[in-house]
Amino acid sequence: MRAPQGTSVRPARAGRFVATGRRYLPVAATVLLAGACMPAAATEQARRTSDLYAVFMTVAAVVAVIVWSLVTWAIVRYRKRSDELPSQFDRHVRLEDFWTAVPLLIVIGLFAMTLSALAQVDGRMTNPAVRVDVTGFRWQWQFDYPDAGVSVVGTADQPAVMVIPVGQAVHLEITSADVVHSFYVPRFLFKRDAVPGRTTSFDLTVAEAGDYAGQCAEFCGVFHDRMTLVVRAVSTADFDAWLAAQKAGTALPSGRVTASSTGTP
Ligand SMILES: [Cu+2]
Repeated sequence: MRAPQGTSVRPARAGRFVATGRRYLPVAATVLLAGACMPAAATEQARRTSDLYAVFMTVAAVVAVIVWSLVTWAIVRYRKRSDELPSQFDRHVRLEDFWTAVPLLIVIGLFAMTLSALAQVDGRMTNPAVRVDVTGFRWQWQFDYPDAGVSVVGTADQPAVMVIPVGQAVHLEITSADVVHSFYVPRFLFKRDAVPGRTTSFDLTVAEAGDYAGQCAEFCGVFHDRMTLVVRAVSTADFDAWLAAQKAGTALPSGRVTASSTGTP
């Protein structure tokens, strides 16, 4: 539609543009901040993931600033001044080579770093101190310590606690008794599906003592939300005391320790 004689549509459009920008800026900022946040890494493997994430975010931020700056400059510098079309055939071969080669090199570099991180996160530790067999079932978790003959079974009221020694390599083997579940501890920055009829494994070393909350991350049915768990990293002495309490029957089947038993926080 043509603007009436003597008036311009540009101020109105600019006003709408600014108003839209003001409306969506907080949303965009929230999304960017949420994307930049992740739980603090609690395992040595998670620290590797966290470092890689930081590299990705930094590269993405630099690329975003360069692209947004260039686009803004192009919009302002070459905004429409008349109905005459600009030349459609001009090109700059070196510039085109440059902006093809640089993103390609960035992608290759990030891919190589990802492969390296993956090898470390998924790698096997030599002589893990403890082995835990993890079995997901509707609607809780079972943790077996085959070397010690100890078994922990969670219930809806008492989610299972996996007690492990801090600072030592732990080998986990995961499967499911019924449907697909997923073992997920946010602070470990790691998730592994528990698939019936199949056993997969991974190693981890928790760097700091403490309780780390986990949750089944695969929607496995109506009481999926009850499939919480706790990984409790304790000193080697406390771990040994906990194992002894389990064997003596003074600890609860969920892995929690009764007041009469000793050792575990
Ligand atoms: Cu589940």
